[in-house]
Amino acid sequence: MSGQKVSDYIVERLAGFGVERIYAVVGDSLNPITDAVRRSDGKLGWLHVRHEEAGAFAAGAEAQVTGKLAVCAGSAGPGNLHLINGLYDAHGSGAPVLAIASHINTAEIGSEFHQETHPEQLFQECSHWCELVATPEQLPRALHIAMQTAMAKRGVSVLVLPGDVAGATLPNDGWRSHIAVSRPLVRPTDADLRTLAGLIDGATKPVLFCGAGAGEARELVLKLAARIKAPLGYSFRGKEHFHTPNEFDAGMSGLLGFGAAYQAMHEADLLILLGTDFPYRDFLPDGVRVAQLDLEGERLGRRVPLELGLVGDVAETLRVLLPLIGEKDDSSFLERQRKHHEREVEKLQVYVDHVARQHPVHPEYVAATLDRLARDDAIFTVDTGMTTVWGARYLHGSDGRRILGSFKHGSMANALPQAIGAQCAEPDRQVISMSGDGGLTMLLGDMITLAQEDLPVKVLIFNNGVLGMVRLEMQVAGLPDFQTELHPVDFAAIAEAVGIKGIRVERHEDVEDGLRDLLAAKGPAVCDVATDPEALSLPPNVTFDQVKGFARTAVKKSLNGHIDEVWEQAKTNIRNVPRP
Ligand SMILES: Cc1ncc(C[n+]2csc(CCOP(=O)(O)OP(=O)(O)O)c2C)c(N)n1
Repeated sequence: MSGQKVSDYIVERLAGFGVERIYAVVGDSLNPITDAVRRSDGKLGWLHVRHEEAGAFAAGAEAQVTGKLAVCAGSAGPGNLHLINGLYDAHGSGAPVLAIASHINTAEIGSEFHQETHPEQLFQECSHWCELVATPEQLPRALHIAMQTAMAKRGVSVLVLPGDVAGATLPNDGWRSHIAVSRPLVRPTDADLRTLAGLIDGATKPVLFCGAGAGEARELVLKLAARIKAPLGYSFRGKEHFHTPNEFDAGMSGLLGFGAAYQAMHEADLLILLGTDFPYRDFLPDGVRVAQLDLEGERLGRRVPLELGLVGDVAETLRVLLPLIGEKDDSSFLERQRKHHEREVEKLQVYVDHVARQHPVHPEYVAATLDRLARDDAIFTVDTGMTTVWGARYLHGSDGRRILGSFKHGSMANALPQAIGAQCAEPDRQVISMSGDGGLTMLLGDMITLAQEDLPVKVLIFNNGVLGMVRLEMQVAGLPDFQTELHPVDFAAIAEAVGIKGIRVERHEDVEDGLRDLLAAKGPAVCDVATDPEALSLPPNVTFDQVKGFARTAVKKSLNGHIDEVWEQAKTNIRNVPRP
């Protein structure tokens, strides 16, 4: 239909593809799009965030929850520049997101015009496709390619759209092509599968280690574990699928890990990596034979040398592989790892039990209580920082639960905006943001978005008054902590001031009631828990160097007259020291 406005065409195409909203802040060159959304009579919505970064995080979360394309936008220059951190996160998470980076008028490009940046250069690294649309004629096909690429490659596309192009009229009928959303069924060749089956049949101590890419194959992975009597460990992105009650659970590996996964992987004679790009080489074993299966071939062998690398979808591959593998009858290795895992999980309870007399509140107890009270289909978003640790250790997955975080990009401030996107996608589900006080305050303005957009997100704040994770890093490195303190804030009072129910908890005995109130609230609510700034989480496998680091810090602090701090930390964490 030539004669249609470019902006109307974009709205029509997005809505027609099932996009429900654009997360954005209005502004100048973006106005034609904004106005087309207004005129669309609700076919496409506008989710008004306070900061474009929040919009990009929200779009990334929506896409992760639905598997469908989600859209965010920013106005020229600073407006779209604000998207960048959230787009890196979405791209790293494999979330299909289209970002509309509105741009100055074409006639001004290259003249150092007001608000001029070069988004087509800026967003290259965090996208699969990023192009400037220079004419209205180019737009329909460019939009199609952007959407198709985001869906096919599972990541970000950036459409750089000058305001004059957005406001122009289409000289052609557009480009109404089908967009393919399903992924092909990919599996290794029969010969490769026979090689893998041979490796597995020859192993006496096989171990499975799974990432997000194995999530959809959960039932088949459990079948494989049962057939070959293999303990099953997972990465943080795999946890939501595999940290569910099952007899093969060996826990999570990595700095935030727990349970027997690390030990099992190091004692294995065959490690099978399924759909994981787990990056921490220090936690992967040396000298163990490794087979890796991943849909993305470039991931094979880049973290650990492989005996065999295979390209394939995990479910599709296991379906064909399982009949080729013999059943093992010796489960002694699995049993040993299971016992070890049980002991390790019991140790974690030490942080949760017998807390009644402890002050300030233990964050571990807060996380464990939330895990117990939250629904079986809740969506949790966890902030980067110590909150990630509490989420990793104390949240359980279930068939219906989701756990989102900035697991690859590792950005602070992710939890609240991701909760916004998750709640928009799933208005009837319980969505809980587990926020750090540092993380939350980075995008605090978007707490108001919950009230403005009437999103019933529940925000649980681990308010420890410090940038805790970095403080811990400094201590591990043997440095006295510096610039990690945060000015005390009563977030419950702030919530109330912006029209959100606010609950403040300062004592252990009030944690459960506080969380019950939070979860029972009809609309958005905030529960601000004053947690122990000294709580530290020792990695599951503490190295000698790390212990030396702590000791050095303690000595330096004592020499500087801070013996009281050393004493406080020792007192709080004595419970963390593994007992013989
Ligand atoms: C945007 C960004 N800035 C800085 C960092 C480095 N960093 C990682 S965790 C962290 C501290 C987080 O503090 P807070 O949100 O209060 O949570 P806590 O660790 O105290 O639980 C910092 C500064 C980061 N990952 N992302």
